[in-house]
Amino acid sequence: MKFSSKDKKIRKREKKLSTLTRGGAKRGETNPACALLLQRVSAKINFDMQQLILFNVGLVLACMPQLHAADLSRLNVVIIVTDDHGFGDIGWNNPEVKSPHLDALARDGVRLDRYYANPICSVTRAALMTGIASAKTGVGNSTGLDLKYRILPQAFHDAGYQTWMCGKWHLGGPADSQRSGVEYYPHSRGFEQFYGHLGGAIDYFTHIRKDTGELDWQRNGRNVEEVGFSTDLLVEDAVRHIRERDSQRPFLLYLAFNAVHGPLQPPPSAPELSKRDRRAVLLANLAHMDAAVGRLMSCLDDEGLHNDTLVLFCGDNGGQLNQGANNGPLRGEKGATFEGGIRVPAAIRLPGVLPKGVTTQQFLCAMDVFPTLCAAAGIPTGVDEPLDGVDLWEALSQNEEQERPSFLMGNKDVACFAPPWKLIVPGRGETPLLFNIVDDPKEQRDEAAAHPEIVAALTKEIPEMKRGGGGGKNRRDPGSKGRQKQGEGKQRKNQREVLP
Ligand SMILES: [Ca+2]
Repeated sequence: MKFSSKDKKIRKREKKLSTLTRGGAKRGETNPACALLLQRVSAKINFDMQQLILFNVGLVLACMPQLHAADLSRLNVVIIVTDDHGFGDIGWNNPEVKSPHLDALARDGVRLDRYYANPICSVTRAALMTGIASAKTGVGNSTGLDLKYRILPQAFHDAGYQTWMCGKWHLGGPADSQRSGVEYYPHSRGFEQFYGHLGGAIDYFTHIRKDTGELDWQRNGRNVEEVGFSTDLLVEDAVRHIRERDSQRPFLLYLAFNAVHGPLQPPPSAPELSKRDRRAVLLANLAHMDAAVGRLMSCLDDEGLHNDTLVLFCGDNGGQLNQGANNGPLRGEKGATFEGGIRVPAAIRLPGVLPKGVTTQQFLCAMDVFPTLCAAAGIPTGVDEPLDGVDLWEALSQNEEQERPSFLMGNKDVACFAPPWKLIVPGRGETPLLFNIVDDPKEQRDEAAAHPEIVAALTKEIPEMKRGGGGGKNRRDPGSKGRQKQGEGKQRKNQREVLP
């Protein structure tokens, strides 16, 4: 294969970076170079000298403003995930959409303009929780997530965090999942408290699954029958956790709204709407969810946590057009590996540490969340094997774009990213498509024929990127019964082109 000189340069830098990140210390570990230095010299020097070095290292760290070492012990982390939230369904990308609180979050921090999810719900959540490519974990809507993976809340819990989840799990547990049983529930996997639903879609008012007709609303494994709109109930629980927290311990809150996933219903703030007006109902649900985010942000302010809390907001996949969603100028929709299916709204805020009011073109993806947030909090991921996700905390906090190893999104249909290039390889044996998504974000010019060498190089990389389970603990997994059922978000056979 032959690359252009520019591509060669990029690949060389990527290779160097890959070597550094994969062959070195585990991601998420803080200051590995300092730790290694101390280890090497400890055999040769006496205890007093070690103390002196520790003092000096501490002095150096204290003088590095971006590391905010003094805050690490009390940094709270909030992850807000929205469901089926299209790129064009956020205020900063579309004035038709009213999302003042999410807009404010982005204004106070960094808008992540190049944040990528997977094409469907559970596949993204698996990547978010594990830091591993979903083509490796093999997670789909009905599979659940293998217990061998150490996941994000376990890392925070082991580091002394209070860990709460409010919302949609979709990573196993229900009877009809390939991996069913309480051991797959969130409160068995690092969350001290779980409130919400296990499956992919519920009625917002009754909390009943449309596909089974069963109640899917629980607290720590016990079904609860409650009156209330799910968006409101979830944020109320999140606010309660914060108000009743143990102030001596930091917290991790994972607030995973089922909004604006179907079946969409007029929210309490717009009961006059007809379900048939899907666009209006979706916008009303977005506004309702945004108001819920506002209540959460107010709670953080009221509790004096504004400056001590990192808040990450991200969608889980592109919008579904027949539900009234809008993916802006991007091609495709939920279920597709075109940009409209995987490039989603996202922003991150940590006052005084992250820059304010900037938009980054840094390429990030759901796999990066685990290592990046661990780095922000100064805790180890605790994962034995290298992650596919990259710690991009320094890039974000320094407001610099970092070249990163190529990455793979999707599960069966995959998209291999080596910016500016993106190779889409449909899982059904169709011809791969190549786009320069920096110059052609709408994916209107397939450049596969013009650049066969890039197609060949990326195609060659994919099997290695899929190989291995990654991050495993070698635990026996009782799941994987091999069932396959039709589920929400099934990969679409015909990906429709969507233009603005
Ligand atoms: Ca989704």
